[in-house]
Amino acid sequence: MFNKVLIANRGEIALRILRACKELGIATVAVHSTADSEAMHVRLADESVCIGPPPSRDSYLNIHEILAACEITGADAIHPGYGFLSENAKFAEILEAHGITFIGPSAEHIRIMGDKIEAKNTAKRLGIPVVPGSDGAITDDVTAKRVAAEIGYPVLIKAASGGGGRGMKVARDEASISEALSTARSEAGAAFGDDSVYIEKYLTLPRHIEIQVLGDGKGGGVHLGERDCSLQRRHQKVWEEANSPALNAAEREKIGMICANAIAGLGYSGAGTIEFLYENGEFYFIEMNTRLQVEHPVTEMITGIDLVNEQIRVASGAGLSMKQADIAFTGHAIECRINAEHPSTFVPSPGRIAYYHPPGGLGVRVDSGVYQGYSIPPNYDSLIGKLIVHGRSRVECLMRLRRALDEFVVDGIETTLPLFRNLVSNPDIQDGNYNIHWLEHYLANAG
Ligand code: MV4
Repeated sequence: MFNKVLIANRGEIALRILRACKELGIATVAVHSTADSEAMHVRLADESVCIGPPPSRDSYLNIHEILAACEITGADAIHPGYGFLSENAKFAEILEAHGITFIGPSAEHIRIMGDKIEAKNTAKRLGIPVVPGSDGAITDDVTAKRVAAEIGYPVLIKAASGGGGRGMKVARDEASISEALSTARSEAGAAFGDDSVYIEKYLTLPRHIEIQVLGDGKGGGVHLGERDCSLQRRHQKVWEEANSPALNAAEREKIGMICANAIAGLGYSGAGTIEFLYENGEFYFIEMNTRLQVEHPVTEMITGIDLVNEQIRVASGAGLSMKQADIAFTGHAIECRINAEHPSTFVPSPGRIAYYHPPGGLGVRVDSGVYQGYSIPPNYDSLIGKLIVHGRSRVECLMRLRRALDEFVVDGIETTLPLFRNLVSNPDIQDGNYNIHWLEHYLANAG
């Protein structure tokens, strides 16, 4: 096992990783920008190193400074959290060259999944059902029209280096293919420095359902069920839950085992998420994330498995603590992402938290790095915490969530808490009757 882990992140996820390290008896190093000197993860870490000024590119993305902090403190591994350097294959490679363990999958697996065309071909080869579409990059109108005619309209043109929805263009008929292709290519080139695009059948009203997996790096893999992340705004998840209200146990077992076997076949190491669109009872692979995700706690709540602990175990060579047969899904969990934003305009609201009272009690978990008197800096994303609630049934979970939201007080800044107080009482949400477009429609009309 490692002696000392450096946490190359900030906010609630830095604290989450720190907690897992402490429970494993591993010493911790926090790195931080000058904007984060007063952050909770810096206070709670055994050691801390300031790695630069507020802009991420000069601090949390600064590989040289992070390596120097590793050298100064003698850390033997780095946990990258999510965002920042977590899916940077070069970073994983550089660490390996320096004899520092990257707590995550191999650089090669990160690289494959970062290219959405290669990811899809790899998924297909491993027996995962994918969205019908082109096998490779599309550059000319003739090929685009031929593929679109084969799969049927509407089609979606996506950037190979994309993700997060940027550079996507829908074409509803052959007449709009040419313009959609050229717009998608130039947007992709501008956004990612890579104008490769591919074509898929456009699914009109799917749910976003993702499968959590763990690979032991030695040819073993397990799945930990799904998370339904359909409630999103501008490609940012807002509410995530497990189990999905749309799946039964047989469907879960079937897609879960497909993913577990794929992860084993790939020789994948650590935590990963296989993302699907789900429509009319069918799963369609879209992407794989090779990191710990923001919404990992809903899976932890229904399985009782500490995902960060497993990531660290696998990276150290200790293997997974469980087999597939040991994993059971108990009850229901919902996560609400609390952002420092106006609840209807979503304008960021950094500043000082004048009063802070998080909820507690049975089945209530709050993952947050903030505290009363803390000033949220304006330099980073606006997630200030996550409220995760567990209940024996979805109904009990919703009742408990309503109660926890009533208790939660954050004064001095605007937060998205009022949005969740509305959502928890909405009939569609209570019925689990929503898809990837539901929240945008709700906000445009009622919101
Ligand atoms: C799609 C799709 C419909 N059909 N692919 C958006 C982000 C990117 N990671 C995948 N995305 C989508 N891909 C096909 N073939 C619809 C979306 C999509 C979406 C997906 C998940 C959650 C919210 C979404 C909102 C708009 C579009």
